[in-house]
Amino acid sequence: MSTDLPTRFRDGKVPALARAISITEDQRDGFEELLHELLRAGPQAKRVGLTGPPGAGKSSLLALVANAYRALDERVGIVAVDPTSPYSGGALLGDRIRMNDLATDPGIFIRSMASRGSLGGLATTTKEVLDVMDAFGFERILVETVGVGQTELEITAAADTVVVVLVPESGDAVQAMKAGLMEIADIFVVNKADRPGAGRLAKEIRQALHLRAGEALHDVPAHHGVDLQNVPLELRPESSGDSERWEIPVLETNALDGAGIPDLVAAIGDHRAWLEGSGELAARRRHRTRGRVQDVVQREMRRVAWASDEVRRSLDEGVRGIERGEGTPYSVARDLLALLLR
Ligand SMILES: Nc1nc2c(ncn2[C@@H]2O[C@H](COP(=O)(O)OP(=O)(O)O)[C@@H](O)[C@H]2O)c(=O)[nH]1
Ligand SMILES: [Mg+2]
Repeated sequence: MSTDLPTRFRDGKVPALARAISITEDQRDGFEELLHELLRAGPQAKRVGLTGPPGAGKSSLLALVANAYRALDERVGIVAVDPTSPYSGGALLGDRIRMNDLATDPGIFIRSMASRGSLGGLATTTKEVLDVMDAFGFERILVETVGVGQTELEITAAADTVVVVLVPESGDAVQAMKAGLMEIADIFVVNKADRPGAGRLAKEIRQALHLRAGEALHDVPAHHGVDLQNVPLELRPESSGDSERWEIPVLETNALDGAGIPDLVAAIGDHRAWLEGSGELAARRRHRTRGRVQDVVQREMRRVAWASDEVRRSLDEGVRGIERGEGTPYSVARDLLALLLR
């Protein structure tokens, strides 16, 4: 790694950004020291995540929203996360075509990457790449994730404002509720408003949100024993009170003709103001930082565990022991842990 990379990065050289991202993605030697060096200033960018099912129009909306921010002279960093391979599937090809218009603008930087989260979540490296882009000084960071289970829900670990994009074809509000989308959405967008059923879906979502808000009020004191990971941020104990609760808007858009985009941009701005005014931004960032430390510790523990010759030898012996009927994976694991934590 060239020693002046942090300097060139801080001077705003785009090749240095691209290099820092590659080093991070590939976890090359010294990447953690580099991140430590680059991320000292902490998060500054306004991060907006768009998530939803494939084909909902996330990329189309993202391009329009990016253009709106460019018109306001904000520099925009874009990350598109595909859960499979960046080279397969029509969705990402679509991204490329639409994003080509953006790619010629020097105020925009686009990176598309595969999600490598082994447990199906948003990969730690993806979150780190977002941090690197943040540190580079983009005022706005837009991240698109395809909604497939955990990846969709984990966008809260990377963005300040989560926009959930649905379309009439993606089912009804009950399904969205079951999928946990009500918990993560700061803003709902029903895209493809030109298609039949868009208005009805928007109405259903509003009703479901209304019901949930009513129930949530009754539930507030009953936090004991609840896994806070699954509790919406605004209901977590350290969050602000009822008076400052964010009212989730449900907007209709048409990414083909741009209808509803100014409303979407305005809603994102309103949410930002609420985040900052209510103290929720600090709470979300703290939650994110905590998760990041845990990610890094887990990654390092995994690395350290299997890097030791003694542990690997012990594993081999343990496996032979299991074959002889002298143990189970659990007894061997327990011995290995004892060895590691000695
Ligand atoms: N009719 C209609 N089609 C749309 C709209 N927005 C996007 N599309 C189309 O839907 C397809 C998927 O869009 P894309 O942005 O790639 O969706 P993504 O997979 O969510 O990123 C493309 O063919 C778009 O042109 C819309 O508002 N109305
Ligand atoms: Mg897309």
